[in-house]
Amino acid sequence: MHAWPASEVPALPGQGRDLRIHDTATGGPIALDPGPVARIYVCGITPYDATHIGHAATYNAFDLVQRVWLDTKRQVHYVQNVTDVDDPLLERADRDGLDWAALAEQETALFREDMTALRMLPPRHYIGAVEAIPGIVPLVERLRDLGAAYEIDGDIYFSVESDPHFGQVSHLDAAAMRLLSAERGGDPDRPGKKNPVDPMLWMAARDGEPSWDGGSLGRGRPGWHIECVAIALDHLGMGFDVQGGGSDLVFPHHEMGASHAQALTGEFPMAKAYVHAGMVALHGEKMSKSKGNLVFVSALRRDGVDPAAIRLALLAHHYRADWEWTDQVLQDAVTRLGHWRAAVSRPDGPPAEALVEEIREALANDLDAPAALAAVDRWAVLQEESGGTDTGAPGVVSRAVDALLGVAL
Ligand code: 5CA
Ligand code: ZN
Repeated sequence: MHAWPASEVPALPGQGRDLRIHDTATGGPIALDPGPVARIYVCGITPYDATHIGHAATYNAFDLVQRVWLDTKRQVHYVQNVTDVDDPLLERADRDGLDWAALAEQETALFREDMTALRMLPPRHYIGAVEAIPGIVPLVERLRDLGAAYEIDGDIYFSVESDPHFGQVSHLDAAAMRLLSAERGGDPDRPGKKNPVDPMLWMAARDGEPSWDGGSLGRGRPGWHIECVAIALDHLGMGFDVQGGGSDLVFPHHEMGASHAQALTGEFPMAKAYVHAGMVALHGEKMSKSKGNLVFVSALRRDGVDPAAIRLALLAHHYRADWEWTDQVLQDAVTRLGHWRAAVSRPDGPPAEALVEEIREALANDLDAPAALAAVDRWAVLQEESGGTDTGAPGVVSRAVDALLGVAL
């Protein structure tokens, strides 16, 4: 699958800082030490509806990770998937009388447009579940051959008991796991399962549903977690730096992914850091396609909202916080964008070097974007109130805001 065009990332004077980031698995901040090529996998959309502000907030967090790494002169090897076949997509296509593949294609195209408008840097490999099937099948076969999988009526399940590390991403107890499994695509009540939370690796073909040749597995389609494991291992290998997504992916998705990879390779963890963004709510409830309480990025753009203002609205919240989208949040971002644009529109201003360092330090400290915005605010106020004589300082600020925060002034 093709991704979307990259916006340019201006080079900045001085030295970038290494990222310290909160890791869900160890429960604390860790100092990442990627090699010259940093490796990140970010879980992509299930394309049955348009990109909403919650999605955008999560992708914004991982875009910042990339930007911090690029500022340290590293290359970034970024992989993202598209879950272009799964129950919710098929159900929505069915409900609306649409062809599931056409729906997926159309919503993925819109996602690309939204990401481009928001200046999110594209993945190097953008891979759909369907195109990953030839790589998924041998992994499921291997899990079965290793005794880590079992069959119920043609469906193949992963046995969580095969992984001694199971539970070490989410640290949840069995009751909480069972609850979340039921909420998030699992089938804990199906008779015959060894453990209620065991997830499906391969679903045997159902009448009226798409299916693919699964070799010795028979016709069917892949489970959700093995999809991301197959794509990540194929393009990044074990022990990559960050696996990212929203906090609703901690369990079961990232826990199961780590388990599949451990059973396949004998290594743990698949990612050095498991990084999760908070949930964005609307009217007091998590924004979600299934509930329909959504603010779409494309709808805001259609209403003439500047994508840079949307981006500033996202950046005003720490990525790990749960927060609520309101008209005021957007209005504050529009106002801030106006101030910043006015401040960089003059040829000279207050010195910019210290500001660049403050933005760097804020982001290196667990992606503290609100602190970075506050630093730019202070510079803009100085500029507004007393100006400055540093020729070119506004240009440096503008480049730093673009390179490190993805906001074009
Ligand atoms: N295709 C899978 C991942 S492999 C999936 O979860 N797709 S999704 O379309 O449901 O979500 C895409 C990303 O947006 C995920 O990282 C998810 O955690 C995140 N996300 C979904 N809703 C919200 C929300 N309300 N706030 C913040 N992030 C969200
Ligand atoms: Zn995923």
